[in-house]
Amino acid sequence: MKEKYYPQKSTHKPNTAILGVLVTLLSFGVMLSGCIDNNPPITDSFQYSFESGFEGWKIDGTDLSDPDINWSIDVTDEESYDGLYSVRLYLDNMNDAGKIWIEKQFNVTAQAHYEVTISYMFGTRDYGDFNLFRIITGATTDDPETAGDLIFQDDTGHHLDNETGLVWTTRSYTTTVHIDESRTMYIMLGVWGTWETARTYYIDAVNISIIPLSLEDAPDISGNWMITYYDWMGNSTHTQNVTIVQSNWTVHINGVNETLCTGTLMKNTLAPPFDQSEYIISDCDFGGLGISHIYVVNETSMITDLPLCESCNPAIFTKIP
Ligand SMILES: [Ca+2]
Repeated sequence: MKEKYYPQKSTHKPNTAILGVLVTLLSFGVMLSGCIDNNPPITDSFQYSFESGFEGWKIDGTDLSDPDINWSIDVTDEESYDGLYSVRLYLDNMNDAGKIWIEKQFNVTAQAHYEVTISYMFGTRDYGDFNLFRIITGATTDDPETAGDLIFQDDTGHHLDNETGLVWTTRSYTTTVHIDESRTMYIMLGVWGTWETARTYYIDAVNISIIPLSLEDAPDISGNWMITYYDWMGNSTHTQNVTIVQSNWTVHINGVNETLCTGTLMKNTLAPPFDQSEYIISDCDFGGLGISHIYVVNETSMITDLPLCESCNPAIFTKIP
C-alpha cells in the first residue's frame, strides 16, 4: 500500500427509494444527458443501471503490468441488482498493484465548489476482514489516469463471516470538488487490487448527486493571523505573523516576504478521525513541509494536520483581532 490513501467519509444506508426513482428516470432517458452546464451552478442528480450498455461510462486502469495481468470491465447479465444488467470488474491481481475503474466526465460550472455523493450497489464475494481489495470512488477535476489521480475508499468486503457467494452491498461516498476554469468533473468507480489473487465484482444502480456549495456558508478567514509552533512536549517555541488573503475558494497564506501556501478552502469530507472540522484548507504544503491540509476550526482558529517542524506538534493559527 505505497500509494497515498485519501480517507473519505463513507455512509452505508439503504437506497431502495432511489431505485424506484431510478427506473422512472431511466425510462425518460434522463441518464443520457450525462452533463450539467448551467450558470449559476445547480443541484443535479444522475442514475445509471447499465440496461443499455455502459451508458456513457468509459473503462480505464493503471498499474496493470510487471508482469502484465488479466483484467476486464464489461456490462453483463450474469448478475444484476436493478434490471437485468450490471458492470462486471474482473482483476487477476498477480502483480499486487492493479487498479481498474469506470469513469465519466460531467460538464459543470467553472469556479464553483461541489459536494458530490456517489451511491451504488456493489456486488462482492469477499468475506471476512482479511485480504480484501479496496474501493475506488470519487470525483476529481482531472481525468484519472494514474494511482495518484484516484480516490481510494474502504474495503471491498461484505463483512459476513462465511463464504456466502455474491452479496450486494450499499455504498455511498461523498467528495468535495473545486472546479476551476476547466468546467469538467470526472467521477470514477472501481477497485484497487491489494492482494495477489483474482476477484470479480459488480456495480449496479449508481446514483450521483452533485450539489453546489455556497461561499456564503463557508468561514471567512481573511486577515492577519499568528501561527504558534509547539515542541513535541506541547510547549510553545515561537510564533510567526502571516496574512491570509481569501479570493473565492482560493486561500493565500503570506509571510513577510514569501507565500507560504496557496490552497483551496473545502468542505471537509474526510473520514474519522480527520473529520474534526467542517472545513479544511487543502493543497497547502508550506513549501514542501508535507502537510496535506489545515483544519479550519472556525473563523478565528485553525490547526495544521501535521507538524511544520521536526519533533514538533501541529501548529495553531490564531486570528489577530
Ligand atoms: Ca442494472
